[in-house]
Amino acid sequence: MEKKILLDAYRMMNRIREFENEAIELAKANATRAAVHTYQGEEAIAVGVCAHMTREDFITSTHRGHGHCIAKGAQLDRMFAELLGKGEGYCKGKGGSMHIADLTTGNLGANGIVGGGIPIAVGAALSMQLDAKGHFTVSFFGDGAANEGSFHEALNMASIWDLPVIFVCENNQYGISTHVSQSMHVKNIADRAMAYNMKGMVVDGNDIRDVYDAMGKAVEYVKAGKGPVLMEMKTYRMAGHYFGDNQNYRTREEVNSWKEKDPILQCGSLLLEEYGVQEEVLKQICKEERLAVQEASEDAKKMSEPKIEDLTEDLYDPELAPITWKTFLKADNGGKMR
Ligand SMILES: Cc1ncc(C[n+]2csc(CCOP(=O)(O)OP(=O)(O)O)c2C)c(N)n1
Ligand SMILES: [Mg+2]
Repeated sequence: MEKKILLDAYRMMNRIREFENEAIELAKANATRAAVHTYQGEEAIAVGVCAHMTREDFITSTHRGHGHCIAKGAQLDRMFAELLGKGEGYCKGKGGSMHIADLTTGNLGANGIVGGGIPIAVGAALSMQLDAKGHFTVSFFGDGAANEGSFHEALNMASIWDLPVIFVCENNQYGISTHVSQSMHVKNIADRAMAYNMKGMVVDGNDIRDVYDAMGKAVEYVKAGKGPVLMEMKTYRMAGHYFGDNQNYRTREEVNSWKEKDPILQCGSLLLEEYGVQEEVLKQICKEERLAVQEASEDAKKMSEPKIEDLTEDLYDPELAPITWKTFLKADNGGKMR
């Protein structure tokens, strides 16, 4: 991995970490409008994977999607605006943290439905195969999602049609409070690739170099038309399932042992020890990202609240939905919100 790419990855991982530190502060202040699930500890995955993608390549994301969204190039102020329920947010404040989509960067959207993004990615990959321009789709999802029917159906279809899709399973060991050892009986989730005659890969998701190199191979494979790949990224979520989780299902020792494998610390050590980068350079990157995040948060706070008249916009296609909320509210109490 070239020094420039690694330095950019270090910057991007810090951007994600700082964004979420600020998101937690906003949640503590009760300013966020919906649940906030942080990605802390998993940043190397989104960054190492998206480093190989252009805006014409698509991703589908999860309820833990800030990292995917930022690594794909989203604007931080519009993301904060979405968390704060502002009209200028990515989904005009109607989606919150779990539903940010940004088509300008090829992000087909976060998804509150566990496993919901996986078949969407297969559909997107089918369109790319038909377009034949060499683009591909990545679907991020968790270990919990790998036990959903949608995962198996999507992998099967992608496999029979050799679709250009890379399934990136973020195995952070838990589905809320359930440890993987209680929910599946395979050593590696990537072993499930075999059932679909698909290439499977096990990757250290806390090691940016490992993620970057493995993704490079997966992209080459998919672009050669050899069919889909299932990548399992072994990782750990360093914070609770969501902001407010008391985490009584795991021990402090376990969490601390993984904090020692923090992907950002590991990347920093790599740059210092193997790439000869000065500590000052790394400190400067962290500082710049912290300031950019603070600025974006302040800008978002000043953005306007959504208008009540827009409440029912973008929710239903009027052609398809004969009874909209507008008609319901009008009939019920003269169009006023209750
Ligand atoms: C279809 C569906 N089932 C259950 C839930 C409730 N739920 C939200 S997050 C979650 C855990 C998902 O675990 P995993 O896929 O490992 O992702 P992680 O939270 O660890 O990133 C569950 C069960 C949901 N949102 N959607
Ligand atoms: Mg999980």
